[in-house]
Amino acid sequence: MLGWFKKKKEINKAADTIDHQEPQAAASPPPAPAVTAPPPEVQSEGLFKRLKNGLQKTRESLVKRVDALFLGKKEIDAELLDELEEVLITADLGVQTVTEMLEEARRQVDRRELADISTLRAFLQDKMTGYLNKNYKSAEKPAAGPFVIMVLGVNGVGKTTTIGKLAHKFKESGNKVLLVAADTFRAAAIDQLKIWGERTGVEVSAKKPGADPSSVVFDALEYASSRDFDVILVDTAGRLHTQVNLIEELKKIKRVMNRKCPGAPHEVMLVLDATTGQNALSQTKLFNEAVELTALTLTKLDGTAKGGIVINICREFSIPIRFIGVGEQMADLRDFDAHDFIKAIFT
Ligand SMILES: Nc1nc2c(ncn2[C@@H]2O[C@H](COP(=O)(O)OP(=O)(O)O)[C@@H](O)[C@H]2O)c(=O)[nH]1
Ligand SMILES: [Mg+2]
Repeated sequence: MLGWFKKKKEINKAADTIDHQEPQAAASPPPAPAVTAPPPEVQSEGLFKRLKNGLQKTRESLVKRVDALFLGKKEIDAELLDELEEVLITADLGVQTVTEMLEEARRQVDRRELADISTLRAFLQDKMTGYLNKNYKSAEKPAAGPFVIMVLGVNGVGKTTTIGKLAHKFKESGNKVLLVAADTFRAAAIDQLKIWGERTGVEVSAKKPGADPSSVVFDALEYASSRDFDVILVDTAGRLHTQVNLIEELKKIKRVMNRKCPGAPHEVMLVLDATTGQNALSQTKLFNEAVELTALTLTKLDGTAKGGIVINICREFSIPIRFIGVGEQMADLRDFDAHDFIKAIFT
């Protein structure tokens, strides 16, 4: 998904200002004993299993119910299609998405192109993959300078956690990463980001709680300008005194970034909590109108039976889904891949 992701490992240069929290050498664990890495196919099988586990609730509510409906049926009749429609709507795929899919299914049944149950099951998989692929667009690294990702979303959706997981992911692929604590509204938010910095061994740029978030971002970009960072992840507040304040602040952060580092932010990524269902749609609309989103990340898919929301969001907006969170561990953030996602819930 991020083609430029993999880079040769570099040794981080030491930084020299006290404002910036550097990874603690003492905190890093002793090197692990040498072990033989499993072959790549075994590794990816393990990752796929993890994805499957993470999507278990959705598989049970969506595909197991579809399969229960299909069980013992030979022919596709009107009643079966009506029941199917209901199951799909309950899984949060969205009324319009389901209506559109089922209308096409009915047409194909009439024309006898869809003649049996297994073809209908394949049709569903195919259509869902199509919706998920609709907005696919990979992120492009700027020709020079760091890739700046502004991360936003309402409180509790998983912004800071996602940033921590991303820091790990980018660092593992050899990138030099800087985290920026621009959620200054809550003191705990800054501390939480610093903990992720220690855990992943990347630098965190922060000021005191209550500091102007735009100035935090300005100083961080200034600091980064002479230090060859590859990726800068900016955490932002999810709530201020009013929604208007929040939106204005996010717009200001975005402007300041662009002034300090032309072209930045290269990614404006909204984080959505998949367990909130339809709320995710209204949040996407609100933030997109304010700051023009370029990517989405859906978290907590492991905690919902309504993973169909991913398809709903893809149909409603033309914003690519970049990552999905399927658990609280560092490795539980996945590059979003439509084919893998559908395979994980259908097999
Ligand atoms: N189960 C699960 N929990 C998650 C996931 N992503 C984040 N969380 C949890 O959601 C809670 C809020 O996350 P946080 O990053 O503080 O949200 P923020 O307010 O948007 O920064 C924390 O308890 C996280 O561990 C996920 O993919 N799965
Ligand atoms: Mg946070």
